[in-house]
Amino acid sequence: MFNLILFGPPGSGKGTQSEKIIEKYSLVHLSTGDLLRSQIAQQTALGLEAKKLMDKGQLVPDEVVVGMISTALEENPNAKGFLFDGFPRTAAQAESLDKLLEFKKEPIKVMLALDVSEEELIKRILKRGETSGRSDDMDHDIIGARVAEYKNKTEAVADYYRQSDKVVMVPGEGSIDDIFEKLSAEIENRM
Ligand code: B4P
Repeated sequence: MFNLILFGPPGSGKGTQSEKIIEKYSLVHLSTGDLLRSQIAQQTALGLEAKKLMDKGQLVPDEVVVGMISTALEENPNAKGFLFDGFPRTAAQAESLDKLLEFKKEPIKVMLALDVSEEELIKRILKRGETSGRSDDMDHDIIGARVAEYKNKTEAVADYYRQSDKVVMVPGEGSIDDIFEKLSAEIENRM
């Protein structure tokens, strides 16, 4: 089994690169952002609560996303591996993920961290906002709040995985295909 985390600030290309990686390496894609947006589309109680926070650019509570990930892991007993996209986003989520994977005896092999400047992140997200219909992509202040949440709560997740020497920084600016090649090389080094 090959379990990897694709890490980076909002707009760094996690969702974009995840699509390509799961196709090439036949991994199961677990994006907490997508799972939450699906709950919002179905207008579940969880989705409606999450939307209030997402619309402010804030993270949803750890127990909510950990619960969703735990369910998704159980739903895919025959997976060749999982690509975690946008999760974990706090140190507490990282500890919970380690515990969930301990049961499977299949720890995280590597965290690939996309490195993109703040200016480029904001430009990309505003551009996506022109067509995505995502309310959290359209407002400069909300995007700023998402970047602040990343700095305050999410950057620490990289420190957590640095302790076990699992973090690899990958430049996240340039063409999507060039970045994908670099990510693929790092994955194949560890497979
Ligand atoms: P996410 O869905 O994870 O949102 P994101 O960080 O904006 O997505 P991503 O980073 O994947 O976008 P991408 O770069 O691919 O989360 C949304 C919200 O959900 C969070 O703010 C939070 O409230 C909540 N949430 C999710 N997970 C959570 C968790 N674990 N705990 C708590 N709360 C959680 O794409 C950005 C744009 O850049 C795209 O338009 C793309 O086309 C473009 N792009 C990509 N690569 C490019 C390149 N190389 N050059 C130019 N443009 C590029």
